[in-house]
Amino acid sequence: MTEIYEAIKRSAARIKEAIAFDDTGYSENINSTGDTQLKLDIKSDLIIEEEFAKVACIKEIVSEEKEGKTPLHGDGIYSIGYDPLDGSSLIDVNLSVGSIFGIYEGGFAGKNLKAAVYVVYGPRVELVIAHENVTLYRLNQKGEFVLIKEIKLGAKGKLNAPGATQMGWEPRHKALIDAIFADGYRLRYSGGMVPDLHQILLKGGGLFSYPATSDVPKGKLRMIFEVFPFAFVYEKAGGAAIDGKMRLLDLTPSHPHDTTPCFFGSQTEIERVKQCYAK
Ligand code: FDP
Repeated sequence: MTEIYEAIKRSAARIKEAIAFDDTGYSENINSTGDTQLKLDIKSDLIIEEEFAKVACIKEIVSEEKEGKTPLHGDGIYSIGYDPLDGSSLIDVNLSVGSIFGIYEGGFAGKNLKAAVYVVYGPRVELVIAHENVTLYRLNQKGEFVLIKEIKLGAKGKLNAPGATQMGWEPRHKALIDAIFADGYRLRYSGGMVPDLHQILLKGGGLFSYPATSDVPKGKLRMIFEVFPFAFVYEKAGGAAIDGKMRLLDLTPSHPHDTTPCFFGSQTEIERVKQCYAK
């Protein structure tokens, strides 16, 4: 596993340079989800693939930017699902973006996740590893990721990050979000999953939601590359992650790009979601 973390650190340092200095415009390619790829999406994906190709324990990878799996090493143990540059629609306005990695053993299902890692490219570059516990690292001037601290969520937080277009929310979801705001929670939503979830984790807790809506009945966020890794991080930090009713890590996608409604938060907020969605 250490070799995988080291490959992710090398990738993060290279992607940070690309974000800082490369062209932020669109390419002429469309990815499997139908999004026009930024030149930076393509470059970040290539960087990660190049670094993972050097790691013998990786059997196969699947990227948010590609349709299917890419086999790497026949004797490898781990399958990695990753989103090379999540929140890339925020690149042109210079907001924080991220990379997300799920490290699976035995196939791409929530129950097979062994570790999760994400990187936040903000004013500083931070990296979070979730394995037995959840630890925060920060890139220093020498290009090394230095351990900062262990991350733990409180039982109840103060932040609310409600995703998806409100026009398409179900009435029970609107009632939930209204009730949370009425209890004094503060809005913290940038539109980038990585910085939004990172903020809730570091500020002690709250709720991030990307529900089912009339236009995306199965949600927008993808299980393998986005949802499972963050569900793992939140659970290991002492929080919880559900699809409204079920634990996210009990789900199994039938296609690499399958999506699900998702809720991540501290125990108190997730209990509240369960009560609301049981109706
Ligand atoms: P993006 O499309 O900019 O890459 O899954 C990607 C994501 O961003 C998440 O980072 C973010 O939380 C979500 O989509 C935002 O979705 P909306 O466009 O519906 O707000």
